[in-house]
Amino acid sequence: MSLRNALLAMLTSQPMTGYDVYKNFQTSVGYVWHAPDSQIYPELRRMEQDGLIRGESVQWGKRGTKKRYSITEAGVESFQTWLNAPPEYQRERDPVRLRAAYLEWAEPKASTEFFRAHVAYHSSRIEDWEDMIRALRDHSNPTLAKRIEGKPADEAARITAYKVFAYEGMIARARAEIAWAKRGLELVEQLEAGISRPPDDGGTRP
Ligand code: VNL
Repeated sequence: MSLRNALLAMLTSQPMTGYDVYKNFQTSVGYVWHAPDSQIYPELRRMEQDGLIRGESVQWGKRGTKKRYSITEAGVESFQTWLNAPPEYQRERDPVRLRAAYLEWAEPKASTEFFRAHVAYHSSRIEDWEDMIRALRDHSNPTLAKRIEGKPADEAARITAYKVFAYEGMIARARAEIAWAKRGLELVEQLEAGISRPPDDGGTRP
């Protein structure tokens, strides 16, 4: 359901071919909702069947045609129904915390690497999101540029502010992940320093 809403979001900016939806997705909403092309194209077809978007043939090159999708009234309504509904939560399935909870079974070196990788991953995501915030603020992101084309400045500012705010949320969460992983590094050092283990105990330690 969320992919569907992310795709509807794309098509609220302008009508697009399937390929353009895919391209715009990867450089905008895909930063907060990752989806591969193998999910995007079939979902667009289902959305068309469900009447949320309409595909029409448009001229492509000299001879060819392409399908261009636009959001329908039913699509806009479905998008707004979702936005006006209370949020839905899914109980956690957190591979990182699952693993952290059992590090007494890991090699200390592997645990250290695990936390270092966590810091590196989230640091690199923060850089991407900071770049995106800049591209939103200066309106150089193509999806946003289309979305605000012809709109008065205060409306463009409002549209942009919510998108920037979403990335600020992503960054705040990544910073918390980094702080947590850094405490993890200290914890491993503190807990594993004094422990000497036999090289192999038949797989039953600790
Ligand atoms: C849009 C543009 C959305 C850039 C984005 O992320 C983004 C948009 C939510 O105009 O829909 O990074």
